[in-house]
Amino acid sequence: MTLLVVLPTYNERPNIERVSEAILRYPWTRLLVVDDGSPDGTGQLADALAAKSGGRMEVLHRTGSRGLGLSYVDGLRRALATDADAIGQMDADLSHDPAYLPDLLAALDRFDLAIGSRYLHGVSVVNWPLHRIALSAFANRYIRLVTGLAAHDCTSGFRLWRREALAKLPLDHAEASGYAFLTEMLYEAARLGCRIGEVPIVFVERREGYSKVSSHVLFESLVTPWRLVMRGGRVTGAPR
Ligand SMILES: Nc1nc2c(ncn2[C@@H]2O[C@H](COP(=O)(O)OP(=O)(O)OP(=O)(O)O)[C@@H](O)[C@H]2O)c(=O)[nH]1
Ligand SMILES: [Mg+2]
Repeated sequence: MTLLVVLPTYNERPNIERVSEAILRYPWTRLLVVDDGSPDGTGQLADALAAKSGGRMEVLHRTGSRGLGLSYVDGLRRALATDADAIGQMDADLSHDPAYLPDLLAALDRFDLAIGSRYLHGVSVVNWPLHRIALSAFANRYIRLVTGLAAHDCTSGFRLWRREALAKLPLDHAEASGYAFLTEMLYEAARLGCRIGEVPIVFVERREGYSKVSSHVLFESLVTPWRLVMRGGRVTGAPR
């Protein structure tokens, strides 16, 4: 199986080299960086790394409105136009350790979507202050209650998809432009009857760079679950 990882970046210059090396260390991976015109020059550094990658790394330079969801729509569409068997999503700040990629890929034998989950066996988060853990736990409980989604970690951005499953998702109609896009994708996958599985990961808080979570994207995250169920109803289905 070949895996194409879609990696959205905004001001990740201190991390991009390490994370791309760690992803490309496996011979079956390829990498698509989706940079939102980072002022710190992440996109240019990524271009230089891509030039040395022997064609395994590509950079998509976005212009116009910035957003994690908007970047994923563009990047995942581009990924679906390739012949990769599996398509991955992850953060560039090394919170998602590429060393989990083999486990996640192996889970695609049984599932259409494998989530790298922080909450499968208690809480596996390193270096988060208590309020951050509480916020994330609340967000997950809230999303599950409102939407009926069953995954332990509905907001994880570390995910691998079988390409056929991802191709069925209505990416063109995604409404969330920020982090809530991840919830929207999971909801659509459950509605389509995708087999959703979780693989335990340890999430480590970023050491370099800074968080881009804003009050706007937090507000969008509160509203999105309600918007989804009003449009398409609650979903059901136990996680595996
Ligand atoms: N292309 C693009 N990438 C983004 C945008 N916002 C965030 N990202 C990337 O999305 C990933 C997750 O963003 P973070 O700021 O780390 O969000 P987080 O992991 O929820 O927050 P922290 O735990 O504080 O790091 C990182 O790779 C960011 O560079 C954006 O507007 N556009
Ligand atoms: Mg992060």
